[in-house]
Amino acid sequence: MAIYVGFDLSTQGLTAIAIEVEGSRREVVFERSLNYDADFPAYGTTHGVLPREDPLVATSSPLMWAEALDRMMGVIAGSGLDLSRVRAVSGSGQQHGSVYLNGHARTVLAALDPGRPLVEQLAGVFTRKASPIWMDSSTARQCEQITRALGGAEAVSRLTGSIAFERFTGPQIRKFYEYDPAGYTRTAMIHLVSSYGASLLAGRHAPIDPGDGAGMTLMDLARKQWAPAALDATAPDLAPRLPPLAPSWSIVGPLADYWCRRHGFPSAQVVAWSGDNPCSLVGVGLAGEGEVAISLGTSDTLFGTMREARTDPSLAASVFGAPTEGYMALLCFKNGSLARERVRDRARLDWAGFSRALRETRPGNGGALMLPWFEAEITPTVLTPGVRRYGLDPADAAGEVRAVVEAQMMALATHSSWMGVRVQEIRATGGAAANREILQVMADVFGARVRRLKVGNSACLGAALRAWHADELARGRRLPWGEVAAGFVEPEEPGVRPAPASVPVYAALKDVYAACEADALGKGPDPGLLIAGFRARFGT
Ligand code: XUL
Repeated sequence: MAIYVGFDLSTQGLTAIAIEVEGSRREVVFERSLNYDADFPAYGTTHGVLPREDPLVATSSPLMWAEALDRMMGVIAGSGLDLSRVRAVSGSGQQHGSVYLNGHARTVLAALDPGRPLVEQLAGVFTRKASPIWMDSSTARQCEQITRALGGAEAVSRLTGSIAFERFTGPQIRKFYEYDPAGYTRTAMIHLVSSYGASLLAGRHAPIDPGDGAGMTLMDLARKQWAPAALDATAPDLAPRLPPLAPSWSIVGPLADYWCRRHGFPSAQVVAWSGDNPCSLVGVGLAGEGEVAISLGTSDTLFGTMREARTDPSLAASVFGAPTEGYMALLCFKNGSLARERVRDRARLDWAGFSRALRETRPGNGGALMLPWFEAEITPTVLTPGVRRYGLDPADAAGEVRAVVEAQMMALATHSSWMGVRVQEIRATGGAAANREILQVMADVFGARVRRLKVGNSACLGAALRAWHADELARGRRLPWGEVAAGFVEPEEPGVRPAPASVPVYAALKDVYAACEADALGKGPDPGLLIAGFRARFGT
């Protein structure tokens, strides 16, 4: 019986999951998390972030990540798991974060001494002690410079899959080069959190996969190769400082001798690591085009796969390489739970009352709409927060409830339509997925079945599943992704099906919603006529 291990070096801690597979038997046999703040207090992090004066800056410690990995390997070894059956390991990393290593790193990694802790040996390999992470937004100026050099935001998005966001790695590298040119000169290799984790395990510089590479503003999305123009726009002589790009299922090499002799692991294969969102795609069991996952959490997010390298004309989405092949889109809406809670609280309802309000109001809400921008919104870009209402009476508590949920679902649907994918099934996760009435609106707006999914550490599980998939592939057996996830990921049956009468209502309302959004953003005419047309057809 083979065992595969996945790691997730995330913002706040390190998780490991081991899975056992034999024939149709699938089981998670180990799951543990270490928390950086609580378990590694010497680094002084808060929620995994090093102390900071500038709120725009967010960094963490690459040495702490290494120490966490070393400790976790010890925990796995001490758990009673039969280590001799571990065949392959892989991992997931918080996206965009970067690690800067000098020229000694290569020899240090290749000759790790099992008699001494990893951290002691790595102390001298960093040219930058603090790694910028995805929560950093201090690079607005570098984003502008890179964008200008590449011919504007549309050009950057078409080339790399996303506009140059502050947290993306290229702008962070440029900032390092500008502020510490000597440190940049001493840097021989820049890793992502993911490829750094793989490098520590394999004892050699590991490649970056297109899932995580696309989050750098440096990768040509269509070719899945470094884009020379983007490298030039970022910092001089960057190409030799980047690991190669390689498919997500690449075998980096066997576990370094350090792990075998220090913790008793066999010489299992290290599979390339990827970003946490790409790994989650596998961990929620998305098998192919037409399936999307929607997480209704603090923010609402949608991700799904695409065969082709398409990009979002509105520039709000990010497109990454999918670790399953092809591409994946990621959309993030800031006004998720927060907006639902604001409306619920204003209406003085509990969640049962919120559900009742949805049951008691009609799909389409009689053409009364809300743009629920309680906070500045990411999708679409709204910098000045403020709720906008069209024909909606703020005193109508039930109408407000329906309006906020319909708005969120229509925003998810209209802002993902550029993917050109006919959505056939949605896997719903996150706190608000517990509410069946919300899922009914989701099913009706998308015209697709919605199945609820209980997922804990989907990125980490995805990493373990990728280790299994890659190991089988290396042995000449191509496991279909649906088969890889089956048994580990069990979406609820039968799920929520779209109500046939509601689908045409929302098909029409989506156009009205898009017009209201354009009007609110000052990009379109008054939607009054469209609203009147909708009411004439479906009633008020
Ligand atoms: C994605 C992003 C975050 C990080 C941390 O673009 O910034 O989701 O991957 O989880």
